[in-house]
Amino acid sequence: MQPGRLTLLLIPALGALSVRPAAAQDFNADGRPDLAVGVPYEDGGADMSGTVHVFYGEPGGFLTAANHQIWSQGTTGLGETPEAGDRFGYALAWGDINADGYDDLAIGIPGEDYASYANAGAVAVLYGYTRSGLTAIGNQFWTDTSIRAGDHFGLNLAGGGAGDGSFLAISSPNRDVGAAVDAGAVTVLYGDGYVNGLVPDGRQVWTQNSPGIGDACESYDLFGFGRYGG
Ligand SMILES: [Ca+2]
Ligand SMILES: [Ca+2]
Ligand SMILES: [Ca+2]
Ligand SMILES: [Ca+2]
Repeated sequence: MQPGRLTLLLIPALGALSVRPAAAQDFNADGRPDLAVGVPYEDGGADMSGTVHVFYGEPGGFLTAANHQIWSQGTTGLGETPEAGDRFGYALAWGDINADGYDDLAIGIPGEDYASYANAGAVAVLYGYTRSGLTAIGNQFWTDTSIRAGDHFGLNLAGGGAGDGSFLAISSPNRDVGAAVDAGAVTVLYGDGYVNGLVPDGRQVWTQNSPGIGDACESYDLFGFGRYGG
């Protein structure tokens, strides 16, 4: 494992759902809006491995190329490898997850392999840090022990709130649930309100079989395939 990087595995659990609005993007906390743009089919070191461009707002609120970053799985400090079809940047979500005043960025990688499972999916989380904005310091790489080939964990993301009110929702729309093929699931991670950012504690995995949902998993429902609100 690379210094300053965490690899985290999830184990499914069930619980109550809450929804909060997404925060504005200001990764360097200078009061000027910033913009992250996913380019999932870019050659970021391998064919269709993907990149993410981040533009930092200039005085007057304008975005220019003068203060700009390009992230890929080959970026130093992320500790990952660009591989064909990873699609880093297919989904993006942001919020001040660790409540330090700097917005943080979650990046879906639905084509990442997990163990021997092709296209199981993963999510990278970059944390804003000082006026430099997003850095590799403290970045996280989330996978799920339950994901299997083709689940596409990270195909959609939604995030919001700050500190202990922060969350990140991660879809895996092609996940099988029991005998229901591609029924789909949504994993919700919560921030601990401190510098740790997103933590495994309190995580939830929602499906249409979850208690209180009032529906049932059927093959090819693709729960989590549609775009999230928030
Ligand atoms: Ca800014
Ligand atoms: Ca990869
Ligand atoms: Ca932050
Ligand atoms: Ca259903």
